[in-house]
Amino acid sequence: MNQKGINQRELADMIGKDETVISRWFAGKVGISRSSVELLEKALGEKLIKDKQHNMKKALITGVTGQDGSYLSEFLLEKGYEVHGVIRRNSSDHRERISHLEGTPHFHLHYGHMEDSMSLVKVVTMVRPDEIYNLAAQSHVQVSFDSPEFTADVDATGVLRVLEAVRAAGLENTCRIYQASTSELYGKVEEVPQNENTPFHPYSPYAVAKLYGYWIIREYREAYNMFCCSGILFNHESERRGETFVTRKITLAAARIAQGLQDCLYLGNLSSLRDWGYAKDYVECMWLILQNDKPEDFVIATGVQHSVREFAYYAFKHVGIELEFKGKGLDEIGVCVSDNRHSVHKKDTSLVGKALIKVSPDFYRPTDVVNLWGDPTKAKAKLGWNPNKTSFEELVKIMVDSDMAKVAGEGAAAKVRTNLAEYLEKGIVK
Ligand code: NAP
Ligand code: G4F
Repeated sequence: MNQKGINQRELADMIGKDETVISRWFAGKVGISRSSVELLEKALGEKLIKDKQHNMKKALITGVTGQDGSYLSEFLLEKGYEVHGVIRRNSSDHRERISHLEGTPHFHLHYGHMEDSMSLVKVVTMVRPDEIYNLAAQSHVQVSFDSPEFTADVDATGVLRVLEAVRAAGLENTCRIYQASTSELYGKVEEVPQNENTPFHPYSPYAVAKLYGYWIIREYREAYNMFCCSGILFNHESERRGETFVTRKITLAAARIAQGLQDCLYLGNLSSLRDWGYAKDYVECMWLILQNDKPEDFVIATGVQHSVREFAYYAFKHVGIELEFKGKGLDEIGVCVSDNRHSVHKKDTSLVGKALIKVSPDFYRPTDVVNLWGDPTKAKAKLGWNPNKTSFEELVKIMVDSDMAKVAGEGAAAKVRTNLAEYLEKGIVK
């Protein structure tokens, strides 16, 4: 019974949960949604809830401004966590993906850099998180060939710095750590599909750096008994995906071409195969991995594989452009064979017969990973995660619809950005 004379059974009924959820929440062991917190706030009065905040679980997210960081923040806030994000200073604003969260209660940002141990020690010591999600990375595989040393510093040594920051803060027995590992570890694949026991064969400076991250997490788990785990995540995409990853590059170009703002899209290896999932579904898994009874590594994938060519085919189809691919290698082109665009985009000119996709050697990599296909059986069985919540077709649709609206909404600005389209066409932005 509390000051207002309301018992836990009544509180549980108010939010439609079991009484044990209420007692576990008061003990700081589980989160409840923000809407539930608000209901309890009304019933109990502000003072009690303020006291309760001391028991809220605290999560620290590095890479909070990235695709995954933004979805994970939303997910954890909804679960009732206090969320702290690490951002780095930039001369321009990189906070587009989290701008809607800034200023909301329980969401806090701190400056820190993966190359700067002192900044990480300071943030971890101050926040004293229950869970850390280490998502910060130089995450572009092709860029890792241009900046291998920086990639190693951030993606490999950066993981070590986070682990040491936790030890320096004396949190090694209480703080659980999630490491954003990757299917790129399988690289030049030795087995299809890939699971937790498939041998690694990293095939880029990015993957080699991430392999260090994977092993140092295992080492600290075994050496110091720390609860640290890797999620070996296969490619996951969304309307918030960076514009130079292949899926987003395709959906943006499909939208621009459909709306008459770009003539042609240049891509690299069209035959490369990926297991593409929806980022919003994948962040749930990161959390589930840290709620598991013991620290373990998990493959997170859909179990369904498609080529870059297929992704492009479906993206263009969704804006009303039917493509047929002709030729091979650098000479392959995607030609429009049927133009069923919405009349507002059609104007006078039909695209039929035009080569809308061409191949440029600029987007070939010195070594390319071409056959990623994940087996999510363990995550399904042990975490109860559903890998097929969003299908491939739905994912393409979500991304294309979002880019169609974005390009249309940009209006006059989109016309100015024709320059950017040309820039992309010439293969300058990798
Ligand atoms: P992303 O959109 O590229 O975001 C990367 C984040 O890391 C950004 O917030 C970025 O900050 C931050 N960051 C980069 N370098 C940093 C540094 N030196 N110090 C501090 N912060 C730094 O990546 P994502 O797609 O969300 O992926 C999240 C993580 O999962 C990454 O580690 C990635 O390697 C891994 N992963 C991704 C996928 C996938 O398909 N998306 C699959 C497997 C693994 P700025 O905004 O300031 O640049
Ligand atoms: O979209 P991508 O650049 O993603 P990639 O290399 O698979 O890396 C992403 O997924 C990894 C998980 O497996 C993450 F660890 C990593 O951080 C990142 O999120 O390229 C996908 C495939 C590649 O085979 C590439 O060669 O698409 C091929 N591709 C063909 N044309 C292209 C292009 N990739 C890009 N970026 N741009 C092209 O024009």
